[in-house]
Amino acid sequence: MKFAITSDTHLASRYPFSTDAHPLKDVFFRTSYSGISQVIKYAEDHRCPILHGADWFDSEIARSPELHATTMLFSRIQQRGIPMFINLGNHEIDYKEGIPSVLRSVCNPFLPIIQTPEINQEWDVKKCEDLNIYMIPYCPEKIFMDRLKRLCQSKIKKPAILMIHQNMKGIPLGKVRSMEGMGEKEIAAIVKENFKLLICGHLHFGRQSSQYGMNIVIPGSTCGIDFKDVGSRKVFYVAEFNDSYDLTSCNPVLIKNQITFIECQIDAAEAFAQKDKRMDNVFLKVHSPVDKDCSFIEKRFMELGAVGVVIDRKKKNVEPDLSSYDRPLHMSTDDWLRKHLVDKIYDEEEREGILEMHSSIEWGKK
Ligand SMILES: [Mn+2]
Repeated sequence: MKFAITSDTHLASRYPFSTDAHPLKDVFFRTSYSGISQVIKYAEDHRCPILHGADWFDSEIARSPELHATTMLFSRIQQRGIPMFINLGNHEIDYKEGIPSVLRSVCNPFLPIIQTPEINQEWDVKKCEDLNIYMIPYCPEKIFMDRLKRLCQSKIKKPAILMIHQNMKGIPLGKVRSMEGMGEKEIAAIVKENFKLLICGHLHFGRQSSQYGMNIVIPGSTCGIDFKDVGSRKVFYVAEFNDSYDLTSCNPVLIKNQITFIECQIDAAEAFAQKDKRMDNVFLKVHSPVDKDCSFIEKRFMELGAVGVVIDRKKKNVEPDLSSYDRPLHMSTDDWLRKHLVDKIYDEEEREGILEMHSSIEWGKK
């Protein structure tokens, strides 16, 4: 039996205005949508279920573009009979347990083909053929440690795999290592007697290991959202199990044509502008005070290979106001966007797919 394993889609609209996002202009939407589309396309072509390690959405406040895209993708896989199991991450429960998640509500009409864990239980278990899929929704690290121990001391239905969404200390994140959470070795020691595979979402760099006697897959995110992501490749994994549900192979599949969308404050952008690091396929959205001259940042990032730079002079989390939006000169018109940005980052098939989706949505008309 074969599974496509992915995580951290972070589907969201962010640019230029979250609330009236247009997929052709919205670089973040495009890149998050493109990542999950490639996973779903693979699962459809190979007729395999999808295991999603959580953070489907980028925020617990989902907006209409991501809701439309989600329901469209869900109905497609439902029609084709592709089961999907999605854990709940910190972006779906906003760190507070017991709060109904937008994702769970969106999944409800697609039961039983798309399943998420109950959030008022410590863990939940779903079935895919004979395999038991245990899921622990995201919880603060201290709670997680006790919860994991309790789960492993309980009677586990076998064969089983476990999906979690946590930090894991010591895991490489680009050039640095994760500093928080339980260590990989410690987790492996607790779970290895009970589970054939552990899937851990939340960490954005794809990785697989079996060094502590436990098969662990960290699918990573499908789109880059941080300076750490610059130059890194995004993947999903394909895992194959034999008839006894032992893992026989697990291979990464490259996600193509992704943009790293970085949203940051001006000081972070200035620090990176000083370095000589290439910024190919990076789109930068910088928050800056109204009176600050940002022309150096724009010029420098374009020199380093960025596909676009936009300066946002609003305060964060303030309702967007079209009149106050200050676009840099090189992005002054829709024509410019279409000619220099859209054509550069979308391939033809993708452009048609997204245009088709856009035309079926009727933004704001219904
Ligand atoms: Mn997360």
